[in-house]
Amino acid sequence: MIYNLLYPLSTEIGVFNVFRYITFRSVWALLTALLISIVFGPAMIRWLRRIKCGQYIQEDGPAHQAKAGTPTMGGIMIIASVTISTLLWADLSNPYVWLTMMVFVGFGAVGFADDYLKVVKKRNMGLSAKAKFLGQCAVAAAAIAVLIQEPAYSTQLAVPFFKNFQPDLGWAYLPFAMIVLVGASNAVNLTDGLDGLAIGPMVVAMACFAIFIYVSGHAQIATYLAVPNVQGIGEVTVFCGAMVGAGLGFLWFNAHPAQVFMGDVGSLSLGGALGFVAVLAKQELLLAIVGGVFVFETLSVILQVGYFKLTGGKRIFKMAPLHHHFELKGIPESKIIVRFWILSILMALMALSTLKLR
Ligand code: 57M
Repeated sequence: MIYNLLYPLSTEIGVFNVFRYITFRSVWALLTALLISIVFGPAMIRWLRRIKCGQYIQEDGPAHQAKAGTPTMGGIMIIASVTISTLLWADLSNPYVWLTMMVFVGFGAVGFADDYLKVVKKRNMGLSAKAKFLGQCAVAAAAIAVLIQEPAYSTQLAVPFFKNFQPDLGWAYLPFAMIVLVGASNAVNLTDGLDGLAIGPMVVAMACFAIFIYVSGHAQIATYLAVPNVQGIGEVTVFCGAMVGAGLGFLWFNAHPAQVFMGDVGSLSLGGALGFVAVLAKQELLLAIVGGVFVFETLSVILQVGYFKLTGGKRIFKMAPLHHHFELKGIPESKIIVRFWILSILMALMALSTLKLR
């Protein structure tokens, strides 16, 4: 909004020319979202307590009883600060910005419905798995269907390390991209089981995709690095900046011992948005490296459930997802969290290094 209002005046007031730069506005989007989260966070947590959004703790897992009653649905704070900050700093005539926001808020709405039934209405189960999945698919399908109509966007698939092999998936791109979005959303949800465990790697992954999005949106840099160039997506860097800021602001309160959890409204929306920026940047496959922590957590569940069924009750891990395994081995929560963060930074650096390996 600031861009749309003030940049046109730059012919008369030279200093407003600075609003032209995506990098400048992305940094300010980060700072704005961070500030909103930190300033309004305590009031939001008090409100969640007042409306009794306390977390119910399952009895069968690692000992988390001390966390019972911690307010959840803190994802509302993330969505609000990202939305306000993006609306303030992004070019609102850019369709990719609106599509990204639609995915973010759409996945958030599915998570909100689940949390609302579980936490506020005190229904044990929340949304059924089927309803949740259908909701996620509907949001993903709508966004991808609109995206592939954009003339600048192609249905080719960029394969890391092979700059000359970019198969065109045609109509099959729609289900493929839907799997990326829904998969990312659920992977982040599975990871969100220890204080700061999901938001830490999410901040790292979003910072990494801010770079990929900026590069892909910049014709010269994209050509130089031989990455797909999608004209116009550079503006989504502003959204990624806001996500990093809101994520850090949320971590301020979610750091161990957490004062608030994000709930499904947070985990589903963050995961969906992460999947979508990977699709936008045409780095769908690289998402598996950038979001390596989320992938390992999901794989641990797939392996555990598969092995459990095949062997009639035997387990590979003490408990899946992976963080439960380490907890049950007696490793302190804060150590597991920080080690997962370290891993996520390493994976993001590896992914960034592929920019030069083509
Ligand atoms: C939701 N929710 C957390 C919080 C957060 C298929 C199966 C692997 C599914 C999986 C599952 O249900 N996962 C998704 C995980 C819960 O956190 C809430 O949920 C929101 C995210 N959706 O924002 O509102 C608990 O996690 C802890 N937490 C923190 N700090 C945070 O910042 O400490 C969360 C955020 C919170 C809090 O204790 O209450 C969760 O873990 O429940 N199911 C499981 O993970 C279950 N695993 C399992 O059944 N494994 C079996 C299967 C795979 C065969 C096995 O290995 O044998 C376990 N989950 C729990 N107890 N809690 C079972 C035991």
